[in-house]
Amino acid sequence: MKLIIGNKAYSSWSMRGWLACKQSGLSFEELITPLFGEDWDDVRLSENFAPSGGKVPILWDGETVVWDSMAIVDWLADKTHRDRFWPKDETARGMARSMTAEMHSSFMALRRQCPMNTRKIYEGLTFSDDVNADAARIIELWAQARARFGSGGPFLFGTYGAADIMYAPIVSRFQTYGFRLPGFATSYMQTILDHEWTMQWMEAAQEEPWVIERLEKTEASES
Ligand SMILES: N[C@@H](CCC(=O)N[C@@H](CS)C(=O)NCC(=O)O)C(=O)O
Repeated sequence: MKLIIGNKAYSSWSMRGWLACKQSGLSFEELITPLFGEDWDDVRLSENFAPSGGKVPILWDGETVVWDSMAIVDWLADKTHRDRFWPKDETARGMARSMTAEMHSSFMALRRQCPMNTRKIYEGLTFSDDVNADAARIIELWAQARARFGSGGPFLFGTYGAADIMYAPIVSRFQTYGFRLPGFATSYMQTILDHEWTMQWMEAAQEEPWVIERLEKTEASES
């Protein structure tokens, strides 16, 4: 398998696709293409990229191409062991499915105003009401998952799975922008930040030479 991803410092959807490949346990080659470089228009129209409309991540599994992080999670879950990605228990699985779908479709204010930037740490920011509302909803989802289904381990549904994969870039954003969070959420964040795959991703991001100026800024304000 070949996984095409963008910059590790900035590309949150790539991070999800990459974590899903890791979780599958299958071997894969990663191809990093820096986003929005000078030749970006040529890159996005190239044969490898074209099926996704020029967005990463893109998974080539032999001749089969799968793009969009949620489709990649599902593809890999179908191909391997579904219970590596989704809880076995039906009630837990219903919640895991719903909160990963909500991550994929929602939280636009947080995503736009606080872009992922794994190399940066801000202090003392204040956020708009819509960003605070997104963060509050995420914390509510994490709290429910941990309280109802998290007794088997430190992850959202006990063991590491699709929900942790989809929310890992949110953990990175909460760290970057210095969100003040309840204790259980800080512990969960630390669990994700200490996970070996998160650490590998962040270390590689640190080594990247590329800088995308507009993603080095936030709409949050200094208090
Ligand atoms: N819904 C897609 C989103 C993919 C996406 O927007 N990826 C960004 C990088 S994080 C991208 O490729 N941007 C390039 C562009 O918009 O031209 C997914 O879940 O994979």
